[in-house]
Amino acid sequence: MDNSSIWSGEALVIVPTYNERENLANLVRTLRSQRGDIHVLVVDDNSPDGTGAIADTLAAADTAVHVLHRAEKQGLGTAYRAGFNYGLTHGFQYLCTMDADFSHDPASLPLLIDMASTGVDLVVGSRYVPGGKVVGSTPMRRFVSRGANTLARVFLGVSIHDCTAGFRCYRRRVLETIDLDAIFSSGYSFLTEMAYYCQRAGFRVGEVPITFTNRTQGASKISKSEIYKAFYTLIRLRTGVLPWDRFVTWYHRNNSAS
Ligand SMILES: Nc1nc2c(ncn2[C@@H]2O[C@H](COP(=O)(O)OP(=O)(O)OP(=O)(O)O)[C@@H](O)[C@H]2O)c(=O)[nH]1
Ligand SMILES: [Mg+2]
Repeated sequence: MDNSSIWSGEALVIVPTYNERENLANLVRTLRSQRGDIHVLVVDDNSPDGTGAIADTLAAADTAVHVLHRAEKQGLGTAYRAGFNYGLTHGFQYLCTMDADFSHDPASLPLLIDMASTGVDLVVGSRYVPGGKVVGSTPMRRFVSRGANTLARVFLGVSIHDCTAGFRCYRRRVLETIDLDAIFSSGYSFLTEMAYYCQRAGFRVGEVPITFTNRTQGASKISKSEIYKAFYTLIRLRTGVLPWDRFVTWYHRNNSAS
């Protein structure tokens, strides 16, 4: 189904970047050639490899390409949050997120927005629904990813099969309703936390099967500590132990470097 005439010009895709020099220009070109005049917002954390300057060049050549520069690496979750605030301020109806490394196929993005335009509040590009696939990942990565999703379903009752996926489309009203500043996770766990809050707020969620292809260019930014943080996120969302959040915030402040 081609719904893009309904949402043309109303969708923004937020692409957080940290050292994605090899991928960014190609990704933006491919995104801009999709149907529906999808705008692109690059959120770059002062990448040492010069990704920010490439983003500026792309934005200078196309008024539908936008850039947010942040002074230092601040985590994937806070990059999404900055992008959502930008998208809301600039009047976009559909706010999407995807990785810069071609793990998420730009050609699938219009399909996510199509589903959102039928009234689904959060659409996830999912590896773990019939028709979804993972290509080129190590057995260990698959195990960790599957495990994180199973635990989220069991502990939190999240119905989404791929709640750690960063390939998403939110309808504007979701991001206007959920208190983004109250989301505690600054890194990858932000995704699980958002999925949980969306479902708890009663928003309609849906999944579109995607093929996830492991990156071929550039390096992964995910660290082992994200696995511990994922466990912590499950426990705190399940039990609502807010004093722990205060302790962790205090600890990070006093031991800086995230
Ligand atoms: N702005 C910003 N972007 C980030 C940060 N950390 C990761 N990213 C971007 O977030 C996206 C996902 O990061 P990846 O390194 O691909 O993580 P991943 O997909 O879990 O790991 P791989 O499968 O190994 O690629 C990429 O576009 C990164 O450039 C950050 O702290 N700030
Ligand atoms: Mg990746």
